[in-house]
Amino acid sequence: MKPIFYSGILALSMAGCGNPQGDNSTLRSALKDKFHIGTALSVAQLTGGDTLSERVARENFSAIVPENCMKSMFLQPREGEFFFDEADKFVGWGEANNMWITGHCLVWHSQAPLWLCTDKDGNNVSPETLAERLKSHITAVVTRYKGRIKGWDVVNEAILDDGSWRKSKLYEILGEELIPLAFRFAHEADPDAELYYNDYSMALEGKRNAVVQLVKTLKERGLRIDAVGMQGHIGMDYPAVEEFEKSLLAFAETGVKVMITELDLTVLPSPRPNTGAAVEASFDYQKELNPYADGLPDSVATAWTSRMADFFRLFLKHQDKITRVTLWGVCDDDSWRNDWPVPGRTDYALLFDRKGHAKPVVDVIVGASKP
Ligand code: 9MR
Repeated sequence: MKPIFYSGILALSMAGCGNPQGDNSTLRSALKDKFHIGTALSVAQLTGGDTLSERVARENFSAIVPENCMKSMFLQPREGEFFFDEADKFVGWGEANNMWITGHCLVWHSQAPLWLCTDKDGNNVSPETLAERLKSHITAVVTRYKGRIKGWDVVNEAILDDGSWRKSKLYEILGEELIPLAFRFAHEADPDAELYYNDYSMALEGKRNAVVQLVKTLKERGLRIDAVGMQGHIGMDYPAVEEFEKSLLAFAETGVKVMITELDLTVLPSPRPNTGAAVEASFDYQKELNPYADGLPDSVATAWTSRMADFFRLFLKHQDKITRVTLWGVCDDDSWRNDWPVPGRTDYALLFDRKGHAKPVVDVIVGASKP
């Protein structure tokens, strides 16, 4: 019995069938001895609002990360008031489906609750208070899932494209100590959990050098860091595969593993030169910026397949350095790319289409993964 993995008539006829373990034609089984193949899961998939993507995730992936429900503004919207319902469902789903579970993310300047950095009058808190608040947040979250969540994106996006520190409120108050502190608190809460630094635009030289330096500094200070997460929000003309590879090798050279943590490939035109994934970027909708609302022309789909395949070939080439490749969503309509940086567009960024069918690139990846 074939799973829904193949596109076309067979996939349609088999929709809903299980994915037999040990069948080397599936994404998960083909990559099983190479690296985890993961996906981000949304709340809709965990709560029954999107059963199609839930099924595709269950049948085709071996690792999961929460797209949103573990961000600090959702977990601790008010100081001391935790909301774990969705995160509990996420972890429970992962365990029930035998997934490698990553937590995302303990410290991020974005999606952090307002109270975290300010006092009741709206002024910045002292470094001691912020450190205490971060410790209490990280300890509560990591302890709750101790032994169940295998690795954490401890700090997300703290470095700008030119390699300088992001001047967030967190940085304004704690300076560079922010990162070592977060890694220390996470390690103290679960000494067995893997710990990662995660960022976008990692192929840029400035960011590459700064992240290498960060890993070295953490290691010199005796802090645990297991991997660097290269987000992988890529486009048809950025970054160059060679530049991505340079960063991958530079990170691995420091002695940590590399994870591709948030892979998606947009086909849409960008309203500005685009190399990043800064969530705050936003542009008004214009019809010309949404050229494929009625479907993707074959020529564009073929170019997309070829580029995605190039990246997977790179990952397979460096499988000794890579422990996980995670797509940022399951099916095309799940993708944040449909709404960023222009809302209401139709993008085709993921491995499964809007009907839950595997795209042709999946066959290419399976083929490339065979000895
Ligand atoms: O995909 C996520 C989207 O649904 C959220 O609105 C957004 C803000 O929380 O975050 C998106 O995920 C981001 C991830 O957490 C960190 N790297 C960039 C991702 C895309 O913006």
